[in-house]
Amino acid sequence: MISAEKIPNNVNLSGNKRLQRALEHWQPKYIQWWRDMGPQGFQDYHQVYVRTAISVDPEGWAHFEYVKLPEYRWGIFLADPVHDRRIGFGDFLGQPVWQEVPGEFRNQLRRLIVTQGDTEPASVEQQRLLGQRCPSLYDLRNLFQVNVEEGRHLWAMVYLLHSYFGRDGRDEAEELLERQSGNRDKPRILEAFNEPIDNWLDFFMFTMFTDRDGKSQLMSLSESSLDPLSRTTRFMLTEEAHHMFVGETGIARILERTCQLMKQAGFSGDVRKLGGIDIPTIQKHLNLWFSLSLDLHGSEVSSNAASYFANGLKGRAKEDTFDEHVAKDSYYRMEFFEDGKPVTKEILMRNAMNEVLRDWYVGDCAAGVVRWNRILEQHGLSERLRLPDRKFHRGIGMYSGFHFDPNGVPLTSEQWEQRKHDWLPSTADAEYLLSIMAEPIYEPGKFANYIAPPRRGINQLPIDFQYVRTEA
Ligand code: BYC
Repeated sequence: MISAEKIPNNVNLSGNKRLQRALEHWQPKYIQWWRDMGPQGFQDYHQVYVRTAISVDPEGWAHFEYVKLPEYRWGIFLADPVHDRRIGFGDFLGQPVWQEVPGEFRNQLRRLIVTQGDTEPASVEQQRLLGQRCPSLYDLRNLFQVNVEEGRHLWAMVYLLHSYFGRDGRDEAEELLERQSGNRDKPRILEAFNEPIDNWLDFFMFTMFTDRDGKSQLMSLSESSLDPLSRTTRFMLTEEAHHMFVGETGIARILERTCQLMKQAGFSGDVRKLGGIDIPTIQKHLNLWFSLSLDLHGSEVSSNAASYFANGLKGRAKEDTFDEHVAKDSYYRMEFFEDGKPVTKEILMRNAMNEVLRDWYVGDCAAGVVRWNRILEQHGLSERLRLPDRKFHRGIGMYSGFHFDPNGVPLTSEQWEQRKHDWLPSTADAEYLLSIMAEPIYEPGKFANYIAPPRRGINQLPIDFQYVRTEA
């Protein structure tokens, strides 16, 4: 039975019988999916110290407790309404926002919500084996925090589908549990969500770069004229911040440890001999997840994106910081690749909206890399991490089908085949990472050799707190 106690919410669930019935039908399937496709080996006998959102105020979403994962209280929350909110961009600029879905935009909105919703369970599926290779209880708990919140984000999208899209919405909600990351016949919609994440370097890069695409896409959806979508995504952004913290500090701690091991190895030595992760391997995983996440922003020139903007469905990140919100007669200068050469052209701004969002995203990623490089600098190392050129390793958009090195220099297919593992992880790299992660660390306060401890624990608790415990 669905109750506010079981599903914390601020959408008046108890007063909405139709929604209750729809969720009662969906919830058991969700729990079954979580058991089958969620964290493996941590379903029945472990309690995890996690944060559960129980309301939208700062205290309410920072409520910590030990829970068994399948009993986590996945809630439904919308950020507080903004009084007299008006459409902030596109052809309907200045009109009141919508509380219901306009018939003419139903398909487009459903498609956006389904695409967003599909990524959430996908990431849980991708990460389901990581608990068995964790570097510490602190990290294990962070992994599960991320997982349960991605589960909650799925609930958020399913709430919108059930509430505003009738029968088709219900069907889409079922399909969100049927597609599977990496499944040949029923894959997840977006490519990055079909890639395996079976080591912790990939996990931290994913939460740094792919969750940051979550941030940019959620920021643009939070501008939407469909007010419930805007309010839902605004609240999701508060949780997304923690996921990026996990990724950024995870890599920072690996770098810290790598620097220590390099000192021990006498700088010229191989840190792999000491069980650490060398900087070239870290760079390769950065290259992989940054390029996969660039693809998540869609094609550079997109009539879909133009139409989303014109109709007020999806704006730019921080739309209110732009001078002009109609973008009908403005142009964007974009580099094209024609006959093997770069050519700059002007295209209509609305058609370039994916690229505008990608610009914001690249800037946000670059700032994170600067922070990582400070660690290398502080340890007196000359090596630096860097973002590869946008053209590198692209599977979507105008650069897909061509090859470029990380500096953006075009390569032939033969050159690419010869050199790709200088820039992207090889099977040997994957085997090495799995070898140093083979033994999980479940002892409180202990950390795997390849990663430094964090500066502080969760919720002001000590680092050696038992963040995950087996049931007595
Ligand atoms: N892979 O005009 P185009 C997150 C398809 S992450 C495969 O370029 P559009 C999270 C596209 O569907 C954020 N296919 O694209 C992070 C279209 O197909 P059709 C998720 C792709 O529509 C970590 C065709 O290519 N949120 O939250 O402008 C953990 C040409 O389309 C890809 C959203 O994505 C791809 N990468 O833009 C957990 C927001 N890219 O029509 C969660 C909602 C494009 O030819 N989605 N295609 O069949 C959107 O806003 C847009 O759908 C996209 C694509 C930006 C993704």
